[in-house]
Amino acid sequence: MLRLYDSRFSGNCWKVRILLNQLGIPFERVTLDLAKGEAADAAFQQKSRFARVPALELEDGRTLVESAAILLYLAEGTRFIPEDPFLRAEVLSWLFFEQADLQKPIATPRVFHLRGVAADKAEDIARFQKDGNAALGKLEQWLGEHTWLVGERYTLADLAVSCYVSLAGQGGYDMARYPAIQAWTSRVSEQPGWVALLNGE
Ligand SMILES: N[C@@H](CCC(=O)N[C@@H](CS)C(=O)NCC(=O)O)C(=O)O
Repeated sequence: MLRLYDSRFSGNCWKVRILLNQLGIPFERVTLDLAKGEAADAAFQQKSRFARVPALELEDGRTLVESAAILLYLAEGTRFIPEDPFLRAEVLSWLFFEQADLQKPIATPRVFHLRGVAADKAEDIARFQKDGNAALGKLEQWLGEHTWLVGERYTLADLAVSCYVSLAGQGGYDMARYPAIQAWTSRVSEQPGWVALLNGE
């Protein structure tokens, strides 16, 4: 059986759990407590070369890291990735944009808030939010004119991009500025097999 190394709060791990559930693939979880530094454990680093979750251990013992790579591996040949080469590349385009422009500016202020250090980190948060709001503005513009990120239906792009975007409010982002994004994250969460972020497991 596939083994997912994850954490309760990580939006990157959440992406993988949603896809595994939507594909109906059984898996077992090994949950790390990142606040306790468990990702830095030497044994875990044997499995995850960047000392981060998610990491997906395959049945043959090989391990994949980086959420986008894991998603692409799992979604290969399924309805989540269009067959048309241009549309397929468009999915990749959104995955790269999420990683380069959205993920860190959203995730880092969220971690500061969840760990109760937001007041001390106010300057850092403001800097991240400047970048994050610039990227969210581009996403909002796209979604003002499109129902889904790629083509006419839900794809891996919607799954991957929506996770951290839907958590941005936890990092102090004012999401009322982004009505098209909010409508889209609701549409995404209504997809069959979608699962909520873990809380306390
Ligand atoms: N680009 C990576 C980012 C992974 C990442 O940042 N993981 C965080 C949790 S969301 C982590 O494991 N951090 C290690 C730590 O906090 O010690 C991905 O998409 O998988």
